[in-house]
Formats: sequence, structure tokens, C-alpha cells
Amino acid sequence: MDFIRPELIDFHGVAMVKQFTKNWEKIQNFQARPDDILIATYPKAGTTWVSLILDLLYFGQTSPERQTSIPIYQRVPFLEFTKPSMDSGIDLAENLATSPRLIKTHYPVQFVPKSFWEQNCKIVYMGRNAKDSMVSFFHFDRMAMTQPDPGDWNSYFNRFMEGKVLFGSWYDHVNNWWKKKQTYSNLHYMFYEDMIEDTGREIDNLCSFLGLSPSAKEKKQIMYGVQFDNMKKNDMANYSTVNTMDFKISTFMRKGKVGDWKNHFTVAQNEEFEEDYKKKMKDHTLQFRTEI
Ligand code: PPS
Repeated sequence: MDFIRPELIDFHGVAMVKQFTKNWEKIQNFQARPDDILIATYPKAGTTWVSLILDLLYFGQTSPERQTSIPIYQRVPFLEFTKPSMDSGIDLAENLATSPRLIKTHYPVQFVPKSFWEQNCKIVYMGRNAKDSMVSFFHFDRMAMTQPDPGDWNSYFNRFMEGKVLFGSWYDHVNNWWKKKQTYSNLHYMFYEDMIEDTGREIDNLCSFLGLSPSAKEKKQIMYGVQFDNMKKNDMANYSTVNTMDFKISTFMRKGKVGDWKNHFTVAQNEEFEEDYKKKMKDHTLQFRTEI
């Protein structure tokens, strides 16, 4: 593959790439509808997992053919995404014929188009602990040619802590979305680690938030479809149809575990990380688990 990787730019104080700021005006003017559902995450927190769950909850019974014919990134458009020769996320979102429209974003909370707040849209935020997010993001940046060059692990480790990776600081992202939840009640804040621990329980909580009551049979089907191994085999969910990802380097559905950071962090790195983490994560009501 011969792609020119993008450089990071400073965009309103957040590290971004031009591909994701190109449609800024249009995105800011996006007209959300009251039943739109926004799935928001820092990269690699399990966005695709939640997206598939929501898509199955809303459309699994009524349009089962979606599951085998439309890749998840078209069913749940990535709002800020642009790539030459492909429909942009904003165009896909505007043209979604579904109700509700499910829309994904990695934007920090301050970048979200104001109409989502004005329309009081439901928002599902999924957080994942910083260490595993860093590892997953590193491997993703190695294989996704649309991402800035990750360099080696040691330099990536430092840049992640400095927020010099795409979509900026993990710390600011999770904290600012958490703060938003205190004033915006239509925000459901979930954790990847809880999902790994008990997917059924977390889907039940999600359904309570969404006001959905799937039948036992439907829930069983969803649980089956969203298991890691099944998603990994599912070409409509595993991103194998994307030509800018080199699966020989790493796969999109890579490990799906809590604690893989232990295979990457040195003892010294872990100490440095913990020291820095304490300084940045002052709100003790927001707790992430790095093992379960
Ligand atoms: S992206 O590119 O930011 O949208 O990626 P995202 O989907 O947020 O995150 C990808 C990571 O989520 C893992 N994943 C899962 N883990 C467990 N179970 C299921 N069903 C599942 N689906 C996706 C995926 O494997 C990536 O994590 P890593 O640690 O790299 O394996």
C-alpha cells in the first residue's frame, strides 16, 4: 500500500488531521433530529461494538438484510470522516433513511454540533481505560494508513500522554464528556471494561436508557452477533472491506481484551504513566479499571 500519511495539526487546541476538520462548517451546521442517537468515544474504546449493538437493537428484526449487506461504517456514519473518492460522514449521516439515525463521532465534547444538544438527542458515550486505549490506538495507527505515523512504541507512549495523537488528549476527552453528563441527562456513559465483564448487563442498562425492551430471543441473537469472535468473522463489522487498513500489520478486531497493556508497558513506563495519570485525573468520581 502506498498512502501518504497525514500530519497532526492543532485545531482549536486539539490534535487533529485535516481529513477530520475539512467539513467543519458543514458539520457544525448539521441539523440533528430529536430521535438521532450519537455514539461518542475516544478512538478505540469499542465504538464499533456499541454501534453494532444499537444497529441490531433498532433494525436487527425489521431489516435483517442490513446485517449482511451494509458495512457498519455506512449504517452508522462517522460524522467527521472524509476520504477522497468516498462519501463523507456528514453526507452519509444527512442521507440516512433510518429512524433513528445512528451517528458516530470521536470529537471531544466541545466539537459536537450544537443541534444535538438543542434537540436533546440521546448520546451514548463509551470510555475505555487509558492504557488499553493507548495500546489499541498504537496498533491501529500502525495498520491504518489514514492515521498519522505512530513511530515506535516508546515515542507513541510519550505522545499519547501529551495528547499528541489524533483527537487529542484521552484525559481531556473522557473528563470533559464525564463533566457534560452532570448537566445533560440524555447522556449514557458506559465503560468498555464493564462490557467485557458482563455484556448482557450492560446491554440491559443501555436498553433502559434508550427505552427499549427487546425480547429474550432478540437479546440472545444480539449477544451472539456482538461476541468478539463473531464480529471478527463478520465482514460487515470487521472493517476488512476498507482498503486503507493493512490487516497484515494488525487487524481491526485485534484482541478485544482488558489488560493487554501489560504486554506493552515496561515497569518504568507503568510508573511514569501512573504518576502522570494522578496529576491529570483529579475527578475521582470517574474511575477506569485497567484489569478485571
Ligand atoms: S475505532 O477505530 O476508534 O472506531 O475503534 P473502536 O471500534 O472504538 O475500538 C476497537 C477496539 O474495540 C475492540 N472491540 C471489541 N472488544 C471486545 N468485544 C467486541 N465485540 C469488540 N468489538 C470491538 C477491538 O478489538 C479494538 O480493541 P483492541 O484492543 O485493539 O483489540
